[in-house]
Amino acid sequence: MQFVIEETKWVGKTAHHYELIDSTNKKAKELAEAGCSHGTVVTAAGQEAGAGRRGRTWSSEPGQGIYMSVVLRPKLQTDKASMLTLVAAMAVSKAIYGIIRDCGIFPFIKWPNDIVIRGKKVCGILTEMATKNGEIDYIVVGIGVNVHNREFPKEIEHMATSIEAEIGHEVARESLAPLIWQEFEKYYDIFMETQDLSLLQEEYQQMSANKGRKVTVLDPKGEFEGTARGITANGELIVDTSEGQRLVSSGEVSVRGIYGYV
Ligand code: BTX
Repeated sequence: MQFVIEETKWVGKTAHHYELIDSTNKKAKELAEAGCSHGTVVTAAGQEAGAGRRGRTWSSEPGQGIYMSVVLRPKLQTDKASMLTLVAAMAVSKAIYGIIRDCGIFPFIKWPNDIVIRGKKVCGILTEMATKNGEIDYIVVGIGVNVHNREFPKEIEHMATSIEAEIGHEVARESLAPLIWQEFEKYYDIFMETQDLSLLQEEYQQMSANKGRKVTVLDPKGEFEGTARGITANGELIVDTSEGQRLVSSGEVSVRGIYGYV
C-alpha cells in the first residue's frame, strides 16, 4: 500500500515505494549516495532486514506496520545530528495522538528513540549519518511503527505492542504515515531555526515517558541508576543520581526503567 504524502512542503515530494524490501534505511542510503534530494522518502509494506540500532533488527511483518525513511541534507554540525531522532520521536508521538486522541491514550517518548503506549514499544527510530570532509553529506531517519499487529515474535512480545492492540479498533496506515511526515516537517523546521531543541524542549517534556521516573542507564563505561528529569536543549537526558546530576548522550547508551521497559 503506497502512502500519498500531499500536505507537506518538502518531505516526500520524491517518494519510492516497495512492497517488500530489505530495509528502507538501506535503500534511502543508496539513493542518498546516488545524489537524491533532501526530503526523499522511501516506504515499504514489509522489510526482510529491518534495522535497529547497533546491529539489532526491527521486526517488520508485511502489511502490519509502517516502515519508512527520509533522506535529509541539513547544514548542521555533525554532533547535532542525533537530535533529529528526538525531533522524529516528537513527530510520531504527535501524529499517533492526532489519530487516537479519542481513546484517552497517550503515546509517550522513551528517550531517545522509542514511542511507547502503556509501557510497551509501538515505534522505533533509527538515525544514520554519512559525512564528507568532516561535514554532513546526508542523514537518514527511519521510522518503524507497529500498527495492526496482534502478535509478535516470542523474544519481543513482552516489550512490543501495536497501536491497534492498545486501542482496540482499526487505524489506517495510509492516514498515519503522511501525518507523521507533516509533523516531522514542522518540528524539523523549528529545530533548524536554532539547530538545537531549545524551542521544542518544553513540548518534549510533556511527551516524555521517562520524566520523573527511575531509570537504569546502561552505559558501556559503567551502569548507573537515577531519576530522569527531562532533556537539555542538546537532547541529552538529565539524570539525578546519588552522586549528583549526570547528562546522558544517546549513542552507546540505553535506558531502562527499573520496574520494566520504560
Ligand atoms: P533499537 O535498537 O532501539 O530497538 C531494536 C530492538 O527492539 C530489538 O532488538 C528488539 O528487542 C525490539 N524490537 C524489534 N522489533 C520490534 C518491533 N517491531 N516492535 C517493538 N520492538 C521491537 C529501534 O532500534 C529502531 C528501529 C527502526 C526501524 C525502522 S523501520 C524503517 C527503517 N528501516 C530500517 O531498516 N529501520 C528503520
